Amino acid sequence: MDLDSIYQNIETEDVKNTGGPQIQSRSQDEGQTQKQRGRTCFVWMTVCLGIICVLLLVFIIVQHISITSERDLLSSYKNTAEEFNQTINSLQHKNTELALKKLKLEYELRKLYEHGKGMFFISSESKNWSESRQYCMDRGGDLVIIKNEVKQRYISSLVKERAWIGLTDIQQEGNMKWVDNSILSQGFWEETEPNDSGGEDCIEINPTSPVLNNWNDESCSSMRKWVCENVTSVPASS
Ligand SMILES: [Ca+2]
Ligand SMILES: [Ca+2]
Repeated sequence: MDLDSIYQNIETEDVKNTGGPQIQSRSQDEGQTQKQRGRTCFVWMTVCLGIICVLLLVFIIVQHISITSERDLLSSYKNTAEEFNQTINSLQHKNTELALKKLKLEYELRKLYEHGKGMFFISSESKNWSESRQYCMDRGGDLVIIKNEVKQRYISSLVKERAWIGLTDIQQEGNMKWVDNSILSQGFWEETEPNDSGGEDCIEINPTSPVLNNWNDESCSSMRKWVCENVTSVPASS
């Protein structure tokens, strides 16, 4: 073997000895870089998924709040509509009742006007309450008893001056009783009456006051005209 061949072999060996590790190191670096990229990619995917999950959660919560609010609002509207309908029905019912009451009142008032003549007597002279009552009793009747609106309207239409009716609290102050001893259940008092001012125990109708508010308690000794009911004989002089 000559010298050139020996040198060539030495160089080839050197190349073989020095090239192997370099290639191995490069492929290890590439592997690590790929692993690093994989980890980075995984981290980003995880972050993205996390963000998507958070956004989804927020979306679901917002939707839930929105749906709950709308449901509450609808429920509120429904309740309001039901209350409104109930009010309308109630008003219609009351309106019907009032219309029927008015018809009944008109009918009974017309009946009284047609058949009431002769049932009641309005005096032309004046007496105190006891004398007035005695006058009616002497003729089979008594002072008038008024227990409903129809009769109140009718008697008020007959009375032109202040007149006694058959109501008094002379037996017990504040305990109003009719001459048939029944207790007063519905009164047609003037405003602020009865006031028992100075000891007033007998009741009169004041025709100058509104028809459903014209009663006043007055001193029983006052001289007034009077209204009898159910008298059987009416003298021409009174
Ligand atoms: Ca009194
Ligand atoms: Ca009075």
